[in-house]
Amino acid sequence: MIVRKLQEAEKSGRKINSNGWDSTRLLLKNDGMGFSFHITTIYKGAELHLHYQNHLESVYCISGKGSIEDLATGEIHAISPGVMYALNLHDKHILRAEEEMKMACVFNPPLHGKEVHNDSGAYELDAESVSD
Ligand code: 9YT
Repeated sequence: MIVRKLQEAEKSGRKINSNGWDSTRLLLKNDGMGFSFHITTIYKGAELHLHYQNHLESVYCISGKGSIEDLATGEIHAISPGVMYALNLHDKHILRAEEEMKMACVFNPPLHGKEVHNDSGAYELDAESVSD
């Protein structure tokens, strides 16, 4: 069994800080679960242009307020606590935070640990690993 505490993971190499967001990666590829699981904070005012071409991602909003724009259809979906979205089609999208948002995120295949977005808004498949 694997048991980890967010507050402890935040003080370790599991917390990645990037442009407009940070992500504490509680489960990673080397845990052998077949997915990774992260708690992500999107900072107020952030506008992220994302396209996870190498991964499927599911996101659940714990707190805060924002929107996701589906660039294939032009649809804009409001995000608030309790909303989940899944990028089942590797959907190209824009994520906007009107207020700081806390999100629980699952990636398949699992991240190694150190991933940040490349120029096209994707994560590469061969990033550096972290454990603790
Ligand atoms: C919702 C989203 O994709 N935010 C960017 C960070 C990502 N969730 C991650 O690496 O945890």
